[in-house]
Amino acid sequence: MHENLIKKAKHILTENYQPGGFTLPCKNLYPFQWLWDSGFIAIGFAHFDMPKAKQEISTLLDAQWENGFIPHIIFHTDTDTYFPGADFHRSDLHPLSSKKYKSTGMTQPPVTGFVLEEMYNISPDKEDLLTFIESEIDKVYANHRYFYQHRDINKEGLVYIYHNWESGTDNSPIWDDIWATVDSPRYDFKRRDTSHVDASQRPSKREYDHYLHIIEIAKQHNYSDEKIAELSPFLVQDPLFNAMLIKSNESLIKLYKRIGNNEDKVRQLEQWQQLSITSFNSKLYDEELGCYIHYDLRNNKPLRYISSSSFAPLFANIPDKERAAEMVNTMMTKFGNPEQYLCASFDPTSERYNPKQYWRGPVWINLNWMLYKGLTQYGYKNIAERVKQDTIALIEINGFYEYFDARKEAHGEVRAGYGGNDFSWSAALLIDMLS
Ligand code: 9WN
Repeated sequence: MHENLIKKAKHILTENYQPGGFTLPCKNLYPFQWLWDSGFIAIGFAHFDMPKAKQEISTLLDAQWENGFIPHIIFHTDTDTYFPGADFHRSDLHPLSSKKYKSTGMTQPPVTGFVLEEMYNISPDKEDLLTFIESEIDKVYANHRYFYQHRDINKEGLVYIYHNWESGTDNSPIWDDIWATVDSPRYDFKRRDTSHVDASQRPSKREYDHYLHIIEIAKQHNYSDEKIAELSPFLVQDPLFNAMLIKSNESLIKLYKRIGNNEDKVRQLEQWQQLSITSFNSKLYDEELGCYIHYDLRNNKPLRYISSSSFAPLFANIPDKERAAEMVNTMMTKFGNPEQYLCASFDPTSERYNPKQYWRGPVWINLNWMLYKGLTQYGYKNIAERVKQDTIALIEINGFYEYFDARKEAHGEVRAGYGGNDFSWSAALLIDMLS
């Protein structure tokens, strides 16, 4: 079953793999290495080319800074076909940044811990994988230590993101409330993304002004975490980001126990984990909405919107069974209309929903993959199966696009897959779901 789809998916990953030992998220549109893309890509490769899966992660971790930070883009080449590039981001401003690679000074959801565990579970050669994990795991641990030391300003086990690009869900309508409080300058710059894909499916010029403005503030302070926490107009506790950290903590605990002789690290991880899960459940859950939401640390208020990020905690085993049932009920009521594919990235009943525009509504395969795993874990077999079948259908009808229209009626004569085509994580995670 689905042999042709799997064949095509493998071909995409292999084609997007680069001589530098990493994989492009998408040719032309994204010409470098991205953090969470690399994690999902490694899971895909693990099913048919383990050396590439390992290389992907090794290259990513090779770009780690001395303080444990892992950047969101690693600029392996000098191409100027992406904006903003290395010369804009200037990672060299930070005293502890990598001397070997140019990068951004922001990060992305910390997927690396759970990716190592997924690779271990996929591999038929456990001994070989454990040797590989032993060689890399301390770097991931150092990354988690960075988060708890520098980004948990209230010492409550919840870390902040200071830029919408760190969330991975770049132009989510959730950020509109924040942009309304920021008076960013109007910059003069040349976008590159809109020369590759339809501008109406991407963030607006004004949104890019905000994106650049926050980076300028961070650069003025040489990417100091303390200064960023004090000054960035965007400072958010994101349920998707924090759920990824918690999921990865759990994986590191399991893997260190398997390796043995790492009691101190296990103890520390368990401490972080306990505090994180407790605060996550008390601070980020909205009883009335019946799901998890974002918290705006800068303006000290919850951002009460439902997005696909609201359900990601299922993947990280964060809610108890009762709460999970409430969440599934919210999801099915708001997002589960049979005329829609699961799972839209933003609440389809909201006036801010836009089914074609990037993170303002379309379905994304990485979020579906997490949802599928989370629902399965909590015993929601039928809904999990629907997520899986919807994912397959979207790709079968349209191709391996970056994101997809959630409305069934939109699919047919015209294509309703949007953004870049032959998109790596859509290929990688489909391979995983079908294996
Ligand atoms: C900025 C690479 C990345 C993904 C993000 C997605 C998009 C970049 C952009 O592409 O963001 O990081 O230029 O729009 O939103 O999740 O990692 O695929």
